[in-house]
Amino acid sequence: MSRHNAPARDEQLQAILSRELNRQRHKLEMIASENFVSEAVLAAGASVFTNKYAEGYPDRRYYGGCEFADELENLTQGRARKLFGAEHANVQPHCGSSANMAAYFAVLKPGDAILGMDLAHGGHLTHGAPVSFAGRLFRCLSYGVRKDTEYIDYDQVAAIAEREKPRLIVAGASSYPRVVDFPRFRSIADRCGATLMVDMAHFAGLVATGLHPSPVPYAEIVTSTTHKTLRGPRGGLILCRRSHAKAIDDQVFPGIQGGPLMHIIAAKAVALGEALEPDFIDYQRQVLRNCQRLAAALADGGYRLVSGGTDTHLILIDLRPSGLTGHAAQTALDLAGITANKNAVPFEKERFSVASGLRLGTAALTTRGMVETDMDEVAEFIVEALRHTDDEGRLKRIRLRVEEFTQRFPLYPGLAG
Ligand code: DSN
Repeated sequence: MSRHNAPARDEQLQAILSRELNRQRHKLEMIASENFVSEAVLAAGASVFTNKYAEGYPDRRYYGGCEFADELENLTQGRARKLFGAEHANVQPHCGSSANMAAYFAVLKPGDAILGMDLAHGGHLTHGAPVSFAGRLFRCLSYGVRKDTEYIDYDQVAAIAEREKPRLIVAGASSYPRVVDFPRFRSIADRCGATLMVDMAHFAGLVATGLHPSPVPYAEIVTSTTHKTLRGPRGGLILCRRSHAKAIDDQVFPGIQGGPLMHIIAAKAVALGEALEPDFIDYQRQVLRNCQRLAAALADGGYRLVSGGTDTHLILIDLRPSGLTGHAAQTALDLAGITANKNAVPFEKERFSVASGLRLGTAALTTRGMVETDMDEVAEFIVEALRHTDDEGRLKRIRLRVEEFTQRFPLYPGLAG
């Protein structure tokens, strides 16, 4: 039989996979944009659809043999439309950035103005940072949060929109812990004649379960990733009104992508199916309860939270009062077995590579089965590590306690480590 049916074990790869699985199992995963997919999602992502080229869309492909790829893509689109109540779904974007790129290309010409959230205030690179394609191709303007409340400064959004008349306003963020006011963005966009796009990548799982207001009724275009709170494979998704469907589809393919990753679309189908199940609401409720509890415990531990708390799955700690940088905090937590990321806080002066904030999320820990009382223990580990960032011995002892703690929440018990 061909070696393709009996692959030799690749020892080098197995060793790397095993180390990564053990890292995920024995550390506390608190990067707000990460999660753990189900074994069914993992299996679909590793399916034979990885072999199939399917450029085009169902019934309009540039390759033969696409009859089951068509069935799969129709199924996935249908689940996305149903979950979010959208008129049209494109499930082909390889990631959030390519979803945003396709959305911009669908409604803008090079040089047009975009008004998006400042990276340092919580926005994403693609919302207009000079280093991203957005900043290079379009005239990017930014809004931020108010200095006093650290909530989005909607008056500033309105004033810039009125003055600059952007063609596109982008709402949504990567490190903003509060609910976004979509009706307000809609009315600002209407007053200046802009299209409204919402990037809901971070809170898509909360939107799917009604725990964050949905942007779908308000925005012409909604983009997302599928791997954050939505708990699917790494990938992107675009929802839009019927009026924008052709422009969006044309920009995803052939505008910026070639063949869709059909195995990842299969994994998206499974994840969207899971998100349509009633217990996904229980999961998202627990994500929010855990985040509230963690926020309260960190505040009790003396840490200042940007905006004073959270409405979502994420928390942003302002480390300036404690004299730590985000980089130092991230490094210490890593040694203590806690994975998180440094992040800019609004109005800060540090470089992004150092940063003054630490972003934490509860989506992945909740998937492991943790509840509020577990968050109290997690907060203790974090507070102790942040108080002893220069004491390597102490950080390593915390790590041993973290490892023991994680044994109570088995991850992928069916996978050999
Ligand atoms: N890089 C992602 C995050 O960590 O928030 C945004 O896409």
